[in-house]
Amino acid sequence: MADRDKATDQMKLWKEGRGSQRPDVLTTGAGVPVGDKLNLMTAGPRGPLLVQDVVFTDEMAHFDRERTPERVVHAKGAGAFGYFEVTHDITRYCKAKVFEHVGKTTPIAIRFSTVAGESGSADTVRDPRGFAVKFYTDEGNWDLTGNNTPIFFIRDALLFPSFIHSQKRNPQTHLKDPDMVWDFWSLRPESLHQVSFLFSDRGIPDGYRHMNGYGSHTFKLVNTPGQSVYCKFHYKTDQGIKNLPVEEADRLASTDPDYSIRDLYNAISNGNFPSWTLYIQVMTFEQAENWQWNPFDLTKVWPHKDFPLIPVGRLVLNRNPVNYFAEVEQLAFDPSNMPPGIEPSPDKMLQGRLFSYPDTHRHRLGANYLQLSVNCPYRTRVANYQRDGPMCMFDNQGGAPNYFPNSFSAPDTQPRFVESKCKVSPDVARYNSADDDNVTQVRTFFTQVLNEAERERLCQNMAGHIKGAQLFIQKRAVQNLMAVHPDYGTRIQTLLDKYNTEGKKVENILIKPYVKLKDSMNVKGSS
Ligand code: HDE
Repeated sequence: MADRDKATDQMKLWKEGRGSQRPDVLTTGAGVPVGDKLNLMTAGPRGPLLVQDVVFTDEMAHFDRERTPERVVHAKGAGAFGYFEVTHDITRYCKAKVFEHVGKTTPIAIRFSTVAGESGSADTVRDPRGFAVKFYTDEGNWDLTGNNTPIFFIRDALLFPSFIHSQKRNPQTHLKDPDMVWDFWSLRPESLHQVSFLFSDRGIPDGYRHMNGYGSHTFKLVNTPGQSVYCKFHYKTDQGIKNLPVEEADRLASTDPDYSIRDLYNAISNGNFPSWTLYIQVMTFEQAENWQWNPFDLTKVWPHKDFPLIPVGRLVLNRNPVNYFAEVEQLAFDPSNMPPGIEPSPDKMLQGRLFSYPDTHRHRLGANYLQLSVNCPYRTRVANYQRDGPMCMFDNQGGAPNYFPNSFSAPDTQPRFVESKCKVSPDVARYNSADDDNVTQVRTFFTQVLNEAERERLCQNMAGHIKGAQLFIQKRAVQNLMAVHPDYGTRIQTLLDKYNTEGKKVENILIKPYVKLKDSMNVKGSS
């Protein structure tokens, strides 16, 4: 027999364990015992079928409703459970109970994902990876719903639906469409930082265990005396960064499209528990006022040399889901779930997300999605004035008053949980942020973060994708890259010239740098 891993042997292992404790009698959904589930009840051996065959109607009607809509993005993913442990004290910055004292542990749920593909798509595609963590804290759930990149393609939430449309399928052909992808990216050069990251080696991580995670946005931390700082969250993988070479990723996409799910499941089943170290970066309000960039711009990093990483704790994953649908498909993350001590910054993308996630969950899972066991804040007790709705579970808060204020002793507000104050005085308007320095940090990434071999692969990967777009779009994309660095633009143009004249894939054209990188530009900072 071929090698069988824990994931492949799930049915066998289940039978040997929990399966032996299952009830013997098969029932309908209503618990009524069933005598025959192999043969329809028909008038005569050749039919027709009787409506009174409730064994059939019960089974079929449920089957007809088995799918919830897949996530509009991040549809394909893997989930796991574990804990977060505080290893360093950050109470001087944050009063959230999850950081209360060194040694404190909090249960977590995690979901990793790809972004643009459907729920049956391949795991090893070039795409950002979702890195969403739900902390079940003593003061309600905290969902840090991040990616494996510290930055994002856009900085204004109003662009998100169009951005995603351009990455998904063409409305007529139902195909991925390089014209759409590069038209959008080249019209919005703020995407260049993330696009450069995407076409670098880190664009195809080797499974989910060998990548970092980032809260990406700027958040606000508030301490017990009420002082605030801005903050970013980073999870560094303890397994080490590993990426897949393009050829290997392509091979796996056809031979094992569920590679990342399998890898995570088997690692945890074998007791090889993956872990990440959590760090924060901190920026004072004064630093934020004076920083050369908008600290709430999601297309930019906070350089580590200016804002060093401060260790906080460790995430460990030690349990696989027992039921994928109940625990992962229905797992609902929401950036607006923040316990006291953690608050949003003015980041326009984060602000847009605060609305979108609970909205999508009400559509996908229903108004009472927070009562599902994987979403419910089980480390605390929900006490509010919300009642009823479809699929209302539990006791619906019994006979307690369902209006506020009331005179009959029910949950009341506590001033100590009021959010921190912040000053906002500018005019309300639609501010155009399109040209908010789209190049400096990309230049740093190209010239200083990557080495020559990595730069070369980035250019090969990117040109191999732009070549699918129309010439006028290619031209605009190259112009944007030229503005980052002439070497970047020229390399891509050279590769495109070859593709366009030869009309076929060009393997391994060695491109020499056209200008001496360090001498040619005044490069500052690091990402
Ligand atoms: Fe998401 N995103 N997103 N996103 N996102 C969703 O929520 C959205 C953004 C991220 O494993 C959706 O439940 C808007 C940034 C992850 O279940 C949806 C904007 C980052 C996941 C949604 C963004 C993310 C999602 C789809 C811009 C990284 C998967 C289904 C304003 C920092 C979570 C769902 C999981 C999922 C909206 C941008 C990460 C539609 C409007 C930036 C990891 O609500």
